[in-house]
Amino acid sequence: MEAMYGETTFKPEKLFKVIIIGDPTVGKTSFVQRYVQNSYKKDYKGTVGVDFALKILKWSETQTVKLQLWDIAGQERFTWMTRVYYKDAQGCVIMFDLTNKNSFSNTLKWKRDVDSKCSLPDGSPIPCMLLANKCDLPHRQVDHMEIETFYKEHNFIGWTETSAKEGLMVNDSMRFLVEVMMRHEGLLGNISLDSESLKLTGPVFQPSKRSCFC
Ligand code: G3D
Ligand code: MG
Repeated sequence: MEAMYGETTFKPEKLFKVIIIGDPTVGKTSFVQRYVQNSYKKDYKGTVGVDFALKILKWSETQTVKLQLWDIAGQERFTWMTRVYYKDAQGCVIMFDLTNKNSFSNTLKWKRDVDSKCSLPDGSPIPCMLLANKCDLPHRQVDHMEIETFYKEHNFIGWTETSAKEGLMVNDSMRFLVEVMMRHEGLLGNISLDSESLKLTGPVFQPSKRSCFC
């Protein structure tokens, strides 16, 4: 079902494919499970080494957003299936573990891999969020300023600390990514701005600032 609002076609239900990548054990699966709560689906495990999860967001009165989250599920090494995994992704989360410096260094490898295999229809890179997970743990190996410089330098749309364990900044970070994807699709301009759920996340979530105080 489609309706015309102004010049753009408005789709009341929008599906986005989002890929979650990063080194093993940084918390990708825990993050996805936390985000989708009890609706985690393991449709393809053991087949192509990918788990899918579906998150349905009521974005506004008139707009539903479905996120198909692709969890790399133990296939984090660069293998033949990565191109399939990346195919048609519209958004990306690259995660590292704040207590593991190496996982932070490797995010650059992941970013370059995504950028080499994925792009939006206009040729620009797909929006990519950098998540610094396990912020509930005390012994950090990665400095806040270092992440701040890094995310800007390498064209991430934003970054924040998260804790999949404690549920910190999980929804907010994904909402930020969805908003950027919606903008790329030209969808946000067509939705009534008085909708409660459309309020910008800006005042609550500033990706360039440290957002998890734990
Ligand atoms: P992966 O999917 O990236 O490989 P997992 O990572 O989600 O499997 O998580 C790897 C381990 O890190 C798990 O521990 C998980 O509980 C833990 N973990 C994930 N997120 C967090 C977090 O935010 N904080 C803390 N403290 N731990 C986290 P186990 O011991 O089960 O292997
Ligand atoms: Mg996993």
